[in-house]
Amino acid sequence: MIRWANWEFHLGFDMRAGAIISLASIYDLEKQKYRRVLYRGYISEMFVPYMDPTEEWYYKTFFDSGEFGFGLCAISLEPLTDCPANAVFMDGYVVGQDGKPIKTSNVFCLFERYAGDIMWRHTETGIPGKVITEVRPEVTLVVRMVSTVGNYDYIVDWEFKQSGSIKAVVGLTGLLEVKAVTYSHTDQIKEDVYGTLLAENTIGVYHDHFLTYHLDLDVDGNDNSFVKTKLQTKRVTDKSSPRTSYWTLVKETAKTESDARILLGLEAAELSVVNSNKKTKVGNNISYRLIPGSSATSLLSDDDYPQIRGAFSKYNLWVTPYNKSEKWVGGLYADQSRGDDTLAAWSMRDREIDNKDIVLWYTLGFHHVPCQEDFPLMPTLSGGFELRPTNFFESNPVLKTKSPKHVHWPNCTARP
Ligand SMILES: *[C@@H]1O[C@H](CO)[C@@H](O)[C@H](O)[C@H]1NC(C)=O
Ligand SMILES: *[C@@H]1O[C@H](CO)[C@@H](O)[C@H](O)[C@H]1NC(C)=O
Ligand SMILES: *[C@@H]1O[C@H](CO)[C@@H](O)[C@H](O)[C@H]1NC(C)=O
Ligand SMILES: [Cu+2]
Repeated sequence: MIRWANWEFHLGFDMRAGAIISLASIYDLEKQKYRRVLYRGYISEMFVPYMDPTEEWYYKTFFDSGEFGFGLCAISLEPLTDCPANAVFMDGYVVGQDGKPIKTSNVFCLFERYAGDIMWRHTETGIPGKVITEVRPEVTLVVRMVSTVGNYDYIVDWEFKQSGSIKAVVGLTGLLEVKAVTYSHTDQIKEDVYGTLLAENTIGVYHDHFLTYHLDLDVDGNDNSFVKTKLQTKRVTDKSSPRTSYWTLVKETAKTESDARILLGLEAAELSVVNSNKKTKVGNNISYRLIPGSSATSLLSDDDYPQIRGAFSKYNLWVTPYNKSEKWVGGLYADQSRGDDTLAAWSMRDREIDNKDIVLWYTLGFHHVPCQEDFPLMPTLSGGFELRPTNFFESNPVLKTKSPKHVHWPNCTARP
């Protein structure tokens, strides 16, 4: 159980999922109690299909969590390099093949992040003869795990902000999966080689990384609804205003699973998990918003065998009613899966999801076209998303944060 600033949550280690955050609640100063936000959150699957259909490569369509284990592949973090000097570390245990526990030391690190960011600020110049400035620096808590699945290294961060936001970020680094070819220059290439020539005789094959998160939010209670709020342009045609247009909201509450298969596009919309059983004093529904970051959906055709098994990558977001048997979007037995136990199959039941205990499945995705800078070892590429309180608090929950004393933190020193 981790308690830090206004947050408390449980951190667990699982051989398949890696980090599992559960029972995350935030202390509400006004209500003088902890309020539940996230019942459980973890990476349910990571699907990495390569785009080379030839005999030697077509089967490279990996399910890193279900086939290898994101937790099994977690490495021991190195103090001062994987995590900053102020980090604390935790060990993790998995079950060995003989039933005995196997320890991975320093599998997690937790640290306060002082990144030089601003939590909030304002300079008030509207008062004659006075300039008032108030600034609060951002201090957050980061939980980190790194999983090295074969050639790639995945840096998995969960970041908790005092303002109530939870940010999930994944950084991709490590080695590209490369293929040997006879070419030494792009001029020689006349056929489709399914990748980028990175160096002489070396192709970095095109591929995707789809990390599907299980997000069982319990916003101030179990029963929640998923609401898509569209921002829609309205025309003013009756000359009642000098303006001819504005935008307003059109709210759609998802009744069943089919209403909540979301493809993110150009449409402006807010995606929220709403508790309509509880309201703020002025009457707004209490909610949390999902702010998507890097997102991508699979470009493979539905009848392609890896896509049948990885069908959860067809949408950016799905919502299902909570079912304790539905944990792994690629199926409980992912390595033998024929696609009949995937999120896509569960969602076809089209169950009711309005005012129920619901689970969001968000895919953090990257289409990876390798480039020369990714070779021989790729500089970290990060992506993420944010869960942000929206009419959850009565007002800015960090307004009363005290201005910190200007302490001079000890400098980090690197010893040879
Ligand atoms: C609160 O949620 C209910 C049920 O989804 C909806 O009918 C109502 O319009 C919402 N209220 C506000 C203020 O958005
Ligand atoms: C829960 O999930 C399992 C596995 O998908 C399924 O067999 C079962 O019917 C589900 N239960 C309900 C109530 O949907
Ligand atoms: C940290 O570095 C600054 C700038 O080099 C120096 O002025 C200060 O004395 C150092 N502090 C400590 C605790 O070493
Ligand atoms: Cu990649």
